[in-house]
This record gives sequence, structure tokens and C-alpha cells, in this order.
Amino acid sequence: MVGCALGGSDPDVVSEAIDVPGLPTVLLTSAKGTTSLAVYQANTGQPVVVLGDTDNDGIFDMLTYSSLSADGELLVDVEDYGMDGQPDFILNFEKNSGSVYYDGSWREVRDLGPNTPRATVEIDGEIRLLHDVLTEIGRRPF
Ligand SMILES: [Ca+2]
Repeated sequence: MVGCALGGSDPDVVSEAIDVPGLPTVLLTSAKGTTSLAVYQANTGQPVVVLGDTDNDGIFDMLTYSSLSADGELLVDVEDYGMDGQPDFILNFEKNSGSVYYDGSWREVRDLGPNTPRATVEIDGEIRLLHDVLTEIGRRPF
């Protein structure tokens, strides 16, 4: 079944879903200057793959994919900014570890945990907030 108008009462949100029982759900959403195409795990509704057009120029420029357990628990999350084939940020929830690809090499994320907004990365001897480093290398909110 193809559905539409999932944006609810917000006129700035337009969504189109392909939702077939027993199969992953595909949802195309345009909202607030960004567009995304997402595939969700069939039984849990957790996102598996998200393609993002973060500046709404009609070109997808961000890829996020996740490894999930059968019950939808997030195991690994990978983000590629610019969709250049080089992953930029990896979180491994089983190992409670993360890495950022910065200036040609992988840097370990520090201070992961329940207070993830305070996570940091050491860049050339300087301890920087993870959020700031990800923004610098191309992560865009969407
Ligand atoms: Ca990349």
C-alpha cells in the first residue's frame, strides 16, 4: 500500500510511505529544507538506512546505515557525509566505542555514555567536542 500525507498537521512536512506488511517500510520525507529517504526494519520500525538531502538541492548528500538486532536494538551506526564512500563517523553500541575519520585518519571518540553530547575527540593534541568536529567535517542536521 502506498500512503501519503503523513506529515500530520504540519503543512511544511510532506511524506510518502511504501508500507507492505512483513517488508521493510520505505518513507520519503521533505521537511524544513531537507529531504530524506529512509528504510525501516519491518518488525520494529527502527531505521536501517537513511539517505539525506541536507540542503534540499535535489541531490542526496548524506548516508546513514545501521546494524540492528532482530528486536531492533541499535548495534552499529555509520554516517558518510557527502556520500563520497568514506565513512566519517562510526558508533559501535556493543563495544561502547566510536570513531571519527578526520584529516585522513580515524580518531577515537572519548567520553561516550549517557552524556553523549559531552563526547570528545582529540585532534592534534586538542580535546574537542564531538559535535563540533562532526559539524566541521560535514555533518548537517536533518
Ligand atoms: Ca564521507
